[in-house]
Amino acid sequence: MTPMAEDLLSVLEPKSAKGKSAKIALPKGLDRAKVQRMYRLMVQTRQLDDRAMKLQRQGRIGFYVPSIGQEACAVGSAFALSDKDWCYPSYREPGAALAVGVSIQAMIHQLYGNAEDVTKGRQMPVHYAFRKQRYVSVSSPIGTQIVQAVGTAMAQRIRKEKAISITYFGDGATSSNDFHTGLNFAAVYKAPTIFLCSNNQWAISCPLGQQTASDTIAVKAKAYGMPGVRVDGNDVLAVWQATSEARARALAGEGPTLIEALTFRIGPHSSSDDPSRYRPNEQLETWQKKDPIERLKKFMKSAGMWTEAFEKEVVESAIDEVNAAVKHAETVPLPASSTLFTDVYATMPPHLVEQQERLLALEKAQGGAEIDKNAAFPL
Ligand SMILES: Cc1ncc(C[n+]2csc(CCOP(=O)(O)OP(=O)(O)O)c2C)c(N)n1
Ligand SMILES: [Mg+2]
Repeated sequence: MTPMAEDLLSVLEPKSAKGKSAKIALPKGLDRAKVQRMYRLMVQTRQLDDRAMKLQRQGRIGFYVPSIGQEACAVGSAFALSDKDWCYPSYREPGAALAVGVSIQAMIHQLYGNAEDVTKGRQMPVHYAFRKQRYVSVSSPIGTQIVQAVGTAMAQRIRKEKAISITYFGDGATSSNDFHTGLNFAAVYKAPTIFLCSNNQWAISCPLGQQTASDTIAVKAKAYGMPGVRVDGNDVLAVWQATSEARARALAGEGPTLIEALTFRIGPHSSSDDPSRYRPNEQLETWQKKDPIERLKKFMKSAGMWTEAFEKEVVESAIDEVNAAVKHAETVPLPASSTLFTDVYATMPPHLVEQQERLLALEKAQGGAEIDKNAAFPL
């Protein structure tokens, strides 16, 4: 299904009433420093993605999910949050983690699952969780996070907190039971939730036209009784604006919003995928021309917010930070085997105490943990 461009909320490509292009107006609440910050976050996200894919190809990490081309969806929306809001992401929002204040180092530790990884190597790479930033663990089963976010939003409503919950998911996730359950419940009870669907037009090899017969994803909001906003997902300023407005409505007690951010998955679904086997090249080429970083750069140049020196500093510092983080992560050992038994029970049950003792005795007898570093990652 080809979406109609006219339907999209856009800041970077405004249209006058007569359909001619108009002057770009910065949304209220944004200024030069904020725009430059969003640019930096998108560049950092891209550098992290680029390096992480290479690390996977070199066998240094097991798995990765790139978000190349979708940086504006994650950065623009998460940049509109406050530090009291809760984030329930999918695996394709590293930019949201950076925007809410997670460090590149913390994310790279998670990719390695080492002793400094806050999830202690217990999650698949990219399944980040950062308690301090209220960034709740990515779940592999599609749609899981949608109902979790609604539950948190209900708690926020009941406690009268000045905060909202946002959940991210893809076009494929709109076919999950949790999408229906979450949107219906949130609308009925006016839970302050933002449902941000990054419609990248593919769910692995399933194209959008086989995912839904609706004209758009945003139109589904009407049936649930909430606003549905369709936004140019490669326009970071428009995504910021749509999210800020949805957040203001939620805080005012007006309930949830479904935002459809129209974008495209430039890379493979994951490091285990080869999209050239199922996806037309022309579609890729069309969307490569709509790169969200390039589009923001063009605006910033015209508005006097971008110089060659700024670009150099932003790109080089992002590369340096990623390099330093990888270098450090590779010096950190894996989590101690004893941590396999912790964090579940306040008092460890006797059978686990016995298993832990046996494992540690075995390790001691063989002079350390036995790790097969050549074992292939199972995905
Ligand atoms: C319940 C469930 N079914 C199937 C899968 C396998 N799976 C992983 S990602 C994915 C596609 C999801 O597509 P979409 O929601 O559009 O998100 P995108 O990957 O495009 O960001 C599928 C089918 C899964 N993880 N969970
Ligand atoms: Mg998708």
